[in-house]
Amino acid sequence: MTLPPSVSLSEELAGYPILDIEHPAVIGRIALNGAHVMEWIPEGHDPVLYMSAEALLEPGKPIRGGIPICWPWFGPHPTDTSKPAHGFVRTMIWEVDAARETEKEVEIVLKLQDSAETKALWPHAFTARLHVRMGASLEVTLQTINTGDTASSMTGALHTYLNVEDVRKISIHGLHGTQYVEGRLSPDKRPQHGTVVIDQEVDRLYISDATIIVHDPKWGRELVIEKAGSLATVVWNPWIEKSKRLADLPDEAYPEFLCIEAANAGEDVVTIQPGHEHLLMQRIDVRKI
Ligand code: TA6
Repeated sequence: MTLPPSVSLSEELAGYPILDIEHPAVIGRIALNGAHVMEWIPEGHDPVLYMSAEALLEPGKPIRGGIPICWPWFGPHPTDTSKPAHGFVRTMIWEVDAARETEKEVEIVLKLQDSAETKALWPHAFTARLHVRMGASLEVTLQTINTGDTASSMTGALHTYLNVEDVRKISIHGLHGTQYVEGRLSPDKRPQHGTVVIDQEVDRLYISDATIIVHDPKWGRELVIEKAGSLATVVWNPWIEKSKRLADLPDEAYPEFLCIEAANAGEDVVTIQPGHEHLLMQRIDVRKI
């Protein structure tokens, strides 16, 4: 695969290949481990994606930060707790399927296909591609194709970690009037009134296809997060106690990030017929305020 001038492949850090992107419009990094977008810095802005200083960059380990790809299940496996949380594709090595650039952006496509290893975890044939368009905005699309001869059902998410100046000072707009489940408290749906603020551990699944705006007055910016192919938005911050239980996250780091995830989860289960596909897309734009 010939890479465009702004893209190079390095391996020294983690024991798996990482794509380094240095383009006039953008700086970025994408690990082939999990097709994991690790970094996105649009020209003229500060880094938009959060990366834990204690992230484990080791083969077979998920990366704490950036955009983990959760698929073909979101959260714990529905029936077998011995299987990895958030599915298995985020800890497998994907291959570069395509790479090109224009004066405005870099486009990378990564691919993963079923194997004996995946079928031992999930008995379905598939081709997954992650389409990444990285420039002044970041658009990530998870394309999943059912290459088998029976229908397959799955859940998943683009589990995006966003940098914020102080999660206690931001406000999250776009979810007013929707319903959500705070899984750790109860399965009951609750109504969302007004903006969402983070003043405790928040692990919520909102029933929503809306665009979200994260207003960060301390940093002086808004993050505009659009999506498609998703009827569930997960909002997560581990807060104080859960942060202490996460070995790959500094205890004092919880104010520095917020997860806004384009998901197919909860009631939003995706069933794909043989030969058909599902597209799960999230697009992030940065606006100074
Ligand atoms: O998306 C929220 C969530 O499901 C939380 O419950 C928390 O477990 C988070 O994902 C991180 O999961 P991970 O397996 O990456 O530690």
